[in-house]
Amino acid sequence: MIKIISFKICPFVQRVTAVLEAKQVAYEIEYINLKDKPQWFLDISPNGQVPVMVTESGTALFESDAIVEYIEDEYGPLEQGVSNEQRALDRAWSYLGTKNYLVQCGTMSSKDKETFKQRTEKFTAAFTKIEKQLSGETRFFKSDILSSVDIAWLPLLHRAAIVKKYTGFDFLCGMPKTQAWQQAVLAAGLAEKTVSEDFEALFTDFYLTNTYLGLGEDAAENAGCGSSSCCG
Ligand SMILES: N[C@@H](CCC(=O)N[C@@H](CS)C(=O)NCC(=O)O)C(=O)O
Repeated sequence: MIKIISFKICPFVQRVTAVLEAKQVAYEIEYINLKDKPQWFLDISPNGQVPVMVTESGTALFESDAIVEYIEDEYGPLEQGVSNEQRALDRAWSYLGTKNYLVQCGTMSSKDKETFKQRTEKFTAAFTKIEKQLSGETRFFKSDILSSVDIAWLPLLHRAAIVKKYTGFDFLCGMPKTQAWQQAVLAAGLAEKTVSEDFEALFTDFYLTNTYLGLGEDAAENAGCGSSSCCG
């Protein structure tokens, strides 16, 4: 069986497990401590990072983009009949999401208001592009069928929802189409399946404890979120 080497709150791993869950490909998962990487992991991971995916034949694949492409090559794409042009566009929108994973992590880790504001501005610029792109007429990014773009953005949308639940702060403030998309992606039920049971506790402990965001001070500022003028 496929094995995924994981760290519990890594968004790059979550994207990979989301593709496997969406494709209903069975896999097992092994968690490691990134602060104390085991030698067997360093031996198979050229970049020393998770995710690593060990294939059925024992090959260790690394870099989440390459792993996702392998899953599609090996087990078939999520959607059939996508043209080469559309696939290029889907990949481009996916990359826009994945290159913001660390931006979101950095934003959530901010220790003071000024840093948090600056990083939030940079991070939410990606969602502004999404808001412009979404038609508002379909459940998911392109249509009513879940696509690779939805999956690439799932970790960002999932984390934003947890932040909102615990602090009241909404990264998607003033973006009604993106908020609706977030609800639809989360309602698809993949989010919980793609993380460990203790994910929310670990996530809040890591990002909402001893951080500016964890203080909940900005919640009041965007409490009326949903209207397009709330963020000022
Ligand atoms: N470009 C890599 C990024 C993966 C990544 O940043 N993983 C983090 C955890 S979320 C990691 O393993 N960090 C440990 C390290 O860099 O030493 C990918 O797409 O797979």
